[in-house]
Amino acid sequence: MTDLAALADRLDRAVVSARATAQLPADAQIDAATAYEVQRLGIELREARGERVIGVKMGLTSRAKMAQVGVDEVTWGRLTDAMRREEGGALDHAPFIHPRAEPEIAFILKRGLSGEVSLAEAALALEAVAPAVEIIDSRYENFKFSLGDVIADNSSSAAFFIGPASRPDTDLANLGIALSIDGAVREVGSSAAILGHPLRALVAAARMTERSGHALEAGDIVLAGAATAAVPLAPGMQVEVEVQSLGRVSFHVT
Ligand code: 0L1
Ligand code: MG
Repeated sequence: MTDLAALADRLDRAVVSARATAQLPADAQIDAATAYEVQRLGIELREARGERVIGVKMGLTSRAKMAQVGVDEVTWGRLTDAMRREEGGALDHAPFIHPRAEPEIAFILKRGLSGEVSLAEAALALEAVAPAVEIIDSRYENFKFSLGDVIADNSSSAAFFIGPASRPDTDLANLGIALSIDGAVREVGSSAAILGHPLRALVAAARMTERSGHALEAGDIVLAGAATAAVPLAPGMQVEVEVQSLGRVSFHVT
């Protein structure tokens, strides 16, 4: 039987040391519910270092992302205050193993959401929406993992940037999204690639987090998931994401 605390500790050491760790062997794979428990234990280790949970990220909410990593299910992870970076600022490459950037849409909540909620209820819980970039950095060697592996690894979440806030009633249905490196467009997509509509990711966040005993609260940030594949980062890159109607978010890698 897998020792869940030991697995959480091993993944946390990979985060802190920026050194990749091995996947769980095939005969020790864990199911999703167990993996979310490992994720929770890993976040407890971060909290013990003074980090605070400020929201959640939804992962694998688009076909492009599922195809990129070979996993076929939506996942979620926790965002902490230490993972947030200043929009327009620098991202130091050194604390990461093999970071990638992906364009996202962020929701900022004005009230809590938990369990089964409708699209209308999710929309009414919004304080604002914003363009965002998530930095993912699988703690596993070669960015290779099973569903249980990646959930235990906080759905690969490593850092994030949030751009300017827009009104909560901004139409998010089919917005063009582009990720550029050094001024050249590398990935393009549509917000419709995120579960058909990004608000569905918020509905899924309320439902899925509740199953693990986690509630979304007023003030929380929810990343809806990427509309395109993720792009590997290297020092020196200037990264910009533009989301139609929402604006831009950028940073440079040092
Ligand atoms: O945010 C995401 O869609 C990533 C979830 C984990 C899979 C990956 O590392 O790409
Ligand atoms: Mg993501």
